[in-house]
Amino acid sequence: METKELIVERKGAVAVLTLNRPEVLNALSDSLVEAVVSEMERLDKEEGVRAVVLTGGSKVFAAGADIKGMADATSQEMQKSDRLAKWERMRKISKPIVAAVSGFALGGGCEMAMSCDMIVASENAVFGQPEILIGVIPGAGGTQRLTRAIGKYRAMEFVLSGRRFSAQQALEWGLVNHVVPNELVVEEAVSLAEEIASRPPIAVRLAKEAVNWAVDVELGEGLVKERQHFYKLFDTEDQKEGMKAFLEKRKPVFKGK
Ligand code: DAK
Repeated sequence: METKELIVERKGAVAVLTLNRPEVLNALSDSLVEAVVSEMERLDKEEGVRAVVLTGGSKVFAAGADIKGMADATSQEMQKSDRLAKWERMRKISKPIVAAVSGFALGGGCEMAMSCDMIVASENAVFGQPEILIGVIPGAGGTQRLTRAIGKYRAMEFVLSGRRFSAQQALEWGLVNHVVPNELVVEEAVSLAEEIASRPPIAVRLAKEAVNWAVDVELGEGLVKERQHFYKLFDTEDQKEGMKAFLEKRKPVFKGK
């Protein structure tokens, strides 16, 4: 599926989704969020796709949820619309997602980047949760994910003041994986995604789930679950192939089985 608001391209085993509402700095309307999430769900089931890159292109990632669509809403209307359900669906995507962030990643834009598994940022990327400046607070995970990523005291400053922070700061604080020149951000994210796409897909899926447990569950539980996944992989052909190829000093050929 391809909508005007979302461009979908394939680079081998990597799907690249580009937010495409440049006239409003890729403001995340409900329909755009729906397009992103439903496309990710579709790609999650498509066998030839092994990783996804989400970007806004080289100028802007996203300046937040579409303020026009929310300005006159009542609390009841916001609750009834159940926007969070769309975002929750993104949490269930099992394939790895790399965000390629250029320019502003503010509010829902920052939350969308943080909903991905890795973030490659360009030198001009600017992050922030400015909701406080328009009378609200983050509503799609910003207070939770930003705090887990950069720590309570920094998150408190940015969420309560609405200040923005740079790609370099985000790198130092562990929110982003790499900072690269603007024109290379998508390329770099695709290259990371391609590398991951070349790894055994079942192991990649279980590894993603296990790393997420480190954030979501208590350590003892996470260690038990990790071990279960580790054992499970001995039932895959790719484990046999990976270890055999190592011993035979050749490159493994993974089949996703
Ligand atoms: N929504 C709608 N339009 C936006 C927008 C946004 N978030 N951001 C920018 N635009 C529009 C501007 O209105 C302008 O449109 P025209 O005036 O040309 O018609 C056009 O994009 C260009 O913007 P500017 O003229 O303002 O451009 P500048 O370079 O001067 O400034 C800026 C760029 C990013 C600093 C500025 O546009 C800005 O401050 N934008 C708003 C940033 C912001 O406050 N973001 C947070 C929005 S609240 C939830 C899920 C998500 C959320 C909440 C709940 N649930 C699941 C429950 C998320 C909430 C938010 O993100």
